[in-house]
Amino acid sequence: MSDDCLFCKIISGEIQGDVVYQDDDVYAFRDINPQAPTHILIVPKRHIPSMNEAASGDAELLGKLLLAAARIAKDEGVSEDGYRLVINTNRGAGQSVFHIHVHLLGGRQMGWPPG
Ligand code: DGP
Repeated sequence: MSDDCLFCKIISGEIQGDVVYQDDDVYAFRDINPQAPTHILIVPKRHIPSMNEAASGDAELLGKLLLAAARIAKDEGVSEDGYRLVINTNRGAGQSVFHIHVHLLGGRQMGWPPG
């Protein structure tokens, strides 16, 4: 836990989040500013600021994030039509909260390339 991290505060319950899934390692909640009908953030409970700080020892944890995302996509009913998983890394890619999070976006047609 990092004291000044927004997502750590959501995971701890200090700030309310609309949680959709959690287990020992993973926490998932709805994005406050949804960019698609389904927009969920899947985060590790352990604080890692960005993919730039992820290490080989985090491989299993990162895999769990992706598997949780796929499971949530199925539960949300978007897996058949399709969904997008995005990990913004650092400011140039649009990262604004420095706690690794996978965006799960679904429920509408996606464009490519992304903006
Ligand atoms: P990124 O820009 O990739 O770092 O994504 C951060 C996301 O976090 C952004 O889509 C909006 C979301 N967000 C920011 N503050 C809050 C909050 O207080 N609660 C929730 N649920 N989501 C938040």
